[in-house]
Amino acid sequence: MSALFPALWADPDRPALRFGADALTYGELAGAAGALAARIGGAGRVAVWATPTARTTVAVVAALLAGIPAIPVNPRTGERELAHILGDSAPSMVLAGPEDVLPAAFAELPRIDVETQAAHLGPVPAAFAHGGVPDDSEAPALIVYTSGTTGPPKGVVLSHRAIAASLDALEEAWAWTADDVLVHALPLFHVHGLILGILGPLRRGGSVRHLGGFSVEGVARELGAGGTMLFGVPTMYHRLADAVGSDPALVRALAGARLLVSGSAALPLHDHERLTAATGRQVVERYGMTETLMLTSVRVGSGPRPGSVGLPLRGVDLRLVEEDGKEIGASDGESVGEIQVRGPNLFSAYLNRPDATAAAFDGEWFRTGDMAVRDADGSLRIVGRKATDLIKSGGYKIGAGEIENALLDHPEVREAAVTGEPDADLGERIVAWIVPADPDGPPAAADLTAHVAALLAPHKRPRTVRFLPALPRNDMGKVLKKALPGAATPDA
Ligand code: MCA
Ligand code: AMP
Repeated sequence: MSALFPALWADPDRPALRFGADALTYGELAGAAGALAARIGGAGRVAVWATPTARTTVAVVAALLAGIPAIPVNPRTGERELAHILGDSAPSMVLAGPEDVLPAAFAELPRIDVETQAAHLGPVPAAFAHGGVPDDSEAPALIVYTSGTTGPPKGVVLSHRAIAASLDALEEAWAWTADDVLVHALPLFHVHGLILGILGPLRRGGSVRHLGGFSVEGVARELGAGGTMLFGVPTMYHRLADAVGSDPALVRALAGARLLVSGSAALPLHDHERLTAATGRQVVERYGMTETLMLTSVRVGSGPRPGSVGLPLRGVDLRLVEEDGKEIGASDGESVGEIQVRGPNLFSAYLNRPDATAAAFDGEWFRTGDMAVRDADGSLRIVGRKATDLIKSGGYKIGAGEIENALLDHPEVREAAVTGEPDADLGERIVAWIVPADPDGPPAAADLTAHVAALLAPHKRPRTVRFLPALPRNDMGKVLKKALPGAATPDA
């Protein structure tokens, strides 16, 4: 039985992370996180102001060492969503950088400033000498908020056991070692950027270089200077594919990487093809969910598999189920069923939502809502999802209902419907269909997008706003989203 980060105290001089000019060795990370863990020990839950900085890593590692559940908070969360997250998760303190300006919603909460340099790089605190909580522990490690089709986001409770199981299955699938240097630019308040992108390298004893924000130049620079792996969402790979034609340094950097991994949404064939044509490299796709962590992946060195998310990972039991509940036995590449899963990588529950937790399972099988076919070799291709009211934009999952509710709160909006439309860059683009309160004086599209960004989060803002005299409805008054007209009016 080892703990989540067996490498933390093994080799103090080994590089652990770099965020721009801010770099920490394992010794420095252990010192800073150990000192913070000792300070916060005994707290109930801690909110972490999850900026893309070394501080967020120190704060999260400290909470994990201390056995305190951490709630990573998107620093751009709007006021309504923030109030919901803080009310629902009830943290007893917030961990942030000394210069971070926190919204008023945190005013009543004790705040601890996270230092990346420990005041005393002394011996490992006795309580954490063996690395903290056992990695097969059911104790909650992280609570990550994720959108559903309706209502506010739900807190997904992830245990130490789930995180360890998923990261170790990826070790096998990707031949991931302590020699790997991961490059990424993902936000640190979701599974992809935080668990895979930060905790993953730390569990392996490798290192991570975070770009602060995504840029093609940053990827080329870091992969060209020793980075071995890149994690990204399809939007990032799309932007790299746009750039490879005119950027020889980027081509060299991508061609030299050991592994390019895409996930959080489907990477279109066209982008796979453009990247492979320019660099000779295949982008490996893996598939997962906040509730399940990672489920399947194309294996390293298994040859070109564009369009496939690969085989189930070690420990993941996966079945395809038809609408009538019948399991699909065939691996014929055409029988479509819902992906249902079980395994040690699954979440524990939705926080405070036993109803939603129960509804998400069929017995012990978790219903992903994703629809797929299985090819002859057992690998999966995702062909869609059950809920049309879930939008994946830039790799973020966004519920149409939460945006509609925010739009309906705008005084100049009478009715609102939200849909996702295909978008070459974002995968899907959020479109708001608005019936204005005053048909002769509709609100400015930019006002509506700013309103949604301020209440929820900037990535949930509509990218296109279309005005209509009325929404199409059926006899029961339900909005018929499929009957919305295709005519485009002002883009936001
Ligand atoms: C623009 N901005 C605004 C407004 N308009 N802000 C407020 N109000 C407005 N009206 C600002 C934004 O805040 C941002 O500022 C900038 O304009 C552009 O923002 P954004 O729209 O987010 O940029 P983008 O170009 O669309 O971003 C593309 C992206 C991003 C970088 C690829 O979508 C991204 O980071 N995606 C990652 C999603 C992810 O990690 N998903 C994992 C969850 P500024 O530039 O200052 O920020 S899925 C998961 O975890 C599962 C397990 C899985 O399978 O992985
Ligand atoms: P989230 O709830 O934000 O964790 O997003 C999980 C969802 O992202 C899954 O249910 C899938 O719909 C989608 N997803 C993740 N990885 C992939 C992938 N490689 N291909 C297609 N969809 C994906």
